[in-house]
Amino acid sequence: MRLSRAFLPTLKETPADAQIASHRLMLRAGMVRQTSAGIYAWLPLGWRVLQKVEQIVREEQDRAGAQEILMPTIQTADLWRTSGRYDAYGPEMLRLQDRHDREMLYGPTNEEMVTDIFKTYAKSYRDLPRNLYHIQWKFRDEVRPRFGVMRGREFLMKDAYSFDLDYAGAQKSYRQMFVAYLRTFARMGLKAIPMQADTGPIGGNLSHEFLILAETGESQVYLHRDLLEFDALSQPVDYDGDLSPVMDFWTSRYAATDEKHDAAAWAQVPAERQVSARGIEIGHIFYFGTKYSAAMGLQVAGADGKMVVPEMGSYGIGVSRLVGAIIEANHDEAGIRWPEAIAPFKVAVLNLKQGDAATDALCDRLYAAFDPDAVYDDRADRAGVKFADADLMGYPWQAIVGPRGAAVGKVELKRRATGERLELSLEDAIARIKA
Ligand code: P5A
Repeated sequence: MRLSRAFLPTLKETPADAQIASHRLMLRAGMVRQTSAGIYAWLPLGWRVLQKVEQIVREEQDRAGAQEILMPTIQTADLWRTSGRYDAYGPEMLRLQDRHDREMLYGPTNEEMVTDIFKTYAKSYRDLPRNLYHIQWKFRDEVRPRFGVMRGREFLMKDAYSFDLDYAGAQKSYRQMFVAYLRTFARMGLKAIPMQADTGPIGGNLSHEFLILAETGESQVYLHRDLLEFDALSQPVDYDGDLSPVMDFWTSRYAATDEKHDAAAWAQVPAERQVSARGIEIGHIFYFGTKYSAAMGLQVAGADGKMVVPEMGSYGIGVSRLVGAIIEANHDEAGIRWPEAIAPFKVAVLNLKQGDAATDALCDRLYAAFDPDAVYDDRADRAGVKFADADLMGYPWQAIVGPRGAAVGKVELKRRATGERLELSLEDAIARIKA
């Protein structure tokens, strides 16, 4: 992407109403534009990141055996009356009417709809277990939308729904998602900690919230330090095997949000291993048994011919919230520091003297080596502007070329995460970035 032709706008002024770093940086770096309270348009830079986050979520859901579908955003009130949640959900639900005065709503979640769809096809025990997910926009008319995409009204969620024949099967599905979540967040460079949680309007009696620690988090959390030291990608996982040992590691050490905090259990954690901090909820998983399957009339024939009501769980990830959360965990005074896995572009090529033949030639070759994963700052701007913008937008690598270096075939590489600088030949610079 050549910056001279790109729509990658930045803001000079820090927007006054943005209270936390990620919100300020997303606005300043031109990632999103608020169109009304809690509703955002995603601009090219933000959209690229959102898609990268989405793709990691998708790959790990697929790996764990879930299958992707796409359900609509608009649902009928009748569907929700069947489960009894139409009235229970309250003012957070955006209610609409079509031209025939039929009551509709913009989906805040999809338990009812997926159960209704599954019911049409699942007839016997051979149709189970199954896990269906989609990545779709949701609407919740939050009382206090804030912190940008972190607590929006319209937001992108990955929601998966599992169907099992019995309790043991449902626990296995729950563990598969639990492990998939650990891997998903670790791939984004995040240390996500599963914690016992309340189930709220989704219901059920088993649930974990996944949180990352951040000073600006909305939740107060308490956890055992061991959990922060575990590397979720260190072991291969076999989703068909026994996942209990992995889950036991996490559930045998204390971790809870404020609502579930138990002072007596907390006192058992050695003082030097206690971590009390703020956290951002990026995922939430639920086991709720037959709550929706029973209400929606889902039944399948068991192996013995008797009818069985499947056991269900649902599993959410805040995909758009993650973009804010990742920035909260990866920024400094100058701007964003993207982890490579979700960076909008891997490299920014900074041309410090547009029109100088040797400089232009070297930049062209660098750009060609990384396009389409590179931005080329070929604007007629001062070097200072280019440095500041590249730091703000947070590309993992900056390849800086000026006339002095170009004359001797040298490129200056800057690593955004550490500030480390290297002077290398073109070939070595390309190899270093690719390594
Ligand atoms: C699980 C999947 C559910 O809705 N039903 C389907 C279950 N869970 S949840 O905890 O309510 O939401 C799942 C995740 O969505 C993100 N999230 C939000 N992100 C941005 N703005 C919001 N207003 C918002 N509300 C929820 C969170 O990451 C949450 O964990």
